[in-house]
Amino acid sequence: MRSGYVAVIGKANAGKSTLINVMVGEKVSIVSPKPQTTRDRILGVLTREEHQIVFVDTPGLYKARNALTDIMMRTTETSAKAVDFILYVIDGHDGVDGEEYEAVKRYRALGIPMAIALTKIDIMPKENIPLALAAFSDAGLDDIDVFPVSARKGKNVKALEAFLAQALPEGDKVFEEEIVSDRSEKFMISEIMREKILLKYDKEIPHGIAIVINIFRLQENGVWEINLDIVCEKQAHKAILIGKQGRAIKEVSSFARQDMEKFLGAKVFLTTYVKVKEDWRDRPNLLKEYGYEEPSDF
Ligand SMILES: Nc1nc2c(ncn2[C@@H]2O[C@H](COP(=O)(O)OP(=O)(O)OP(=O)(O)O)[C@@H](O)[C@H]2O)c(=O)[nH]1
Ligand SMILES: [Mg+2]
Repeated sequence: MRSGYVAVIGKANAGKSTLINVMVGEKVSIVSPKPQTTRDRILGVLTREEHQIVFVDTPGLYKARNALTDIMMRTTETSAKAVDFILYVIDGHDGVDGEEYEAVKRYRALGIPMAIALTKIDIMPKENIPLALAAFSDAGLDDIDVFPVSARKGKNVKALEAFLAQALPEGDKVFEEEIVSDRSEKFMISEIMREKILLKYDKEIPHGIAIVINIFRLQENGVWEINLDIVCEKQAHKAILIGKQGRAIKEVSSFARQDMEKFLGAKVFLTTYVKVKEDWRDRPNLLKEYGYEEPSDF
């Protein structure tokens, strides 16, 4: 069989995590309309009889502004260098800017086999697809295969899977076939909480959130007891997170609980607290405490 690691790289909000989830067939990485949703390197494993593709989700390319985003960008850079293949994801629906070509060329220079997924074609005028393909070629990228896909509609993802599979080396499975992610249930629970916050709040608030799980325990009555802290950066953010009479936090916790129940396949008793840790995103000891570190090798 063929097997190996495929790093999924691209600008923040391009649609990387959505594409991985669709290909793996399960939600292994959270998704939101805001850039910088993914903060960690997350593996999503697709196993078939004849191949295993280990997708490496990465934080989207973005200008680093604090110690957290700096770790995120280093995570992406080191992930790209340790894989068998790079899938560079471009959101084509608004046109493709010149900087994007330059980013692709930087990754091509690593000498690792590479392809481009031009995604979100479901919201892209049809006639723009051939134009985008021609533009890649004009930019000197005609040695790289481009796959127009829609993760949302599942369009052309099978062809992309087949292409990636044949590009991987011959070798045994890296993961047992029932494994879809390298992440723990506890990690996914904290990510579900973060996803709901990304969906509900605006501006800097969701980007300044960390989740700390204090209790994660399956009780004898079959109900999960989950207690977590939502850590924010400023007192003013805390007030907004909680909302008038606690309405906002109640609503977001309720959405999170429903998703946690789906994920765990059991009832969840969730309690959430909002805490303030001034500017934690620039404090190395807190970043480490909240699990943000550059990952080690696979
Ligand atoms: N219409 C459409 N929307 C998509 C598609 N794929 C992703 N999206 C949307 O694009 C937004 C960003 O998707 P993500 O998968 O979180 O993007 P990402 O590249 O992982 O983003 P970061 O983790 O922030 O770098 C979300 O609102 C998705 O629902 C697609 O094929 N079609
Ligand atoms: Mg992502």
